[in-house]
Amino acid sequence: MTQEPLKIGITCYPSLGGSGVVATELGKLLAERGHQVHFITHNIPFRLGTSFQKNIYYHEVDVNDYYVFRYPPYDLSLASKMAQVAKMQQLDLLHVHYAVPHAVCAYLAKQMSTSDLKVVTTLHGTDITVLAQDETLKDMIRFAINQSDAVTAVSQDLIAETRELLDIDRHIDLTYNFIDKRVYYPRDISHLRSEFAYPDEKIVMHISNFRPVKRVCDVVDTFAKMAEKVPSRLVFVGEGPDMPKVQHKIMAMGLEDRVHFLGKQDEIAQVISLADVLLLPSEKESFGLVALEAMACGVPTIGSIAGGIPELVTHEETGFLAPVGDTDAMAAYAIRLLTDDALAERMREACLHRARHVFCNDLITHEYEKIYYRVLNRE
Ligand code: GMT
Repeated sequence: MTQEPLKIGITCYPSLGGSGVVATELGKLLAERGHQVHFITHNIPFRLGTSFQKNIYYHEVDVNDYYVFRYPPYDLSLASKMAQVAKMQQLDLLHVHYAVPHAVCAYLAKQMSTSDLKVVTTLHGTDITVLAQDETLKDMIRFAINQSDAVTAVSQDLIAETRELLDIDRHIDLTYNFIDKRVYYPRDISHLRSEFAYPDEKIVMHISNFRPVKRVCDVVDTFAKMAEKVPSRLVFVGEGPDMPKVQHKIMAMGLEDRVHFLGKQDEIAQVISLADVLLLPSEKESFGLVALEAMACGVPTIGSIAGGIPELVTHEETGFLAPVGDTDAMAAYAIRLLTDDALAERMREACLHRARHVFCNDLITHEYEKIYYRVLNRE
């Protein structure tokens, strides 16, 4: 790094979820590049780990549960912690992931700050696609976005949606999500494969938080249709609200002997390397980080034409795309891919190339650094 190192506060939702993963991995990479990174969150971000790491600090947000409060005021505690850490550590900027409440809290912290603290807000999707539809929150989200010194979004689609839903015309930087190529690469897990499938069977995988937006029942329908033609197994990773519905459907369709549920897993690169294809039939997906994680491990995705998925998955090159809900088309693509070894190998190579060249950690971290120096007028 040629420019001076920065002191950066990062706030994200620390529990499982793509935005938390991206924020944490970005913080770790920035720390490796010599910046001082201060996570300000209500729990240790799950990908951060607890061991001492150079240039990484963690500041816990304690929420005051004073008896007059009907709801503990997390947002105020966060804003106050941000201001304290900014002052104590002389932060140059706060990088917050999610407009609500994080960008609003950062705005408050900035107003309290005696230095020229900058705020960078990254939009991840749900903060716009769901929350911005709520008329009671809309003005506040627009305000927080307009007040940030820089705003980034993880796909062109999300930028367009933000502009349309919130009537915003300020500049929004496109910064795609990324993977650390030292972690996400095809792992040799041949010894584990036999736990899930016979040698002649293919493995179809779905990884998500099983929220309704993920349309997990479409995964089951697609699998049922393709499994008639291709000997295969379905492996589910993750848990969430639609899990009972999915389990019920699997039982009703008599597929239980062909389906494995692995629950929540930390070593996603290992798990994904088991798959021959990933299914991502979401109703909406601002980016679809899991499809990138699969791509980096050489696994193509069959996904829906929704949100930012088409910016990530190149149809017929690194996977296939079909309209939302079109499980016939998704099954037909799966059959085509899994019965043609030459096509599967071509797609695997294309996946590895695209992940390493377009969504590589060095490239995207540098994009964020450029934004930081720009808002600080230190270009
Ligand atoms: O997809 C989720 O349910 C989690 C959510 C989150 O907030 O972490 O993911 C959003 O941000 C990810 C990281 O940028 C994106 O990869 C996901 O596409 C996006 N989810 C949706 O837009 C539904």
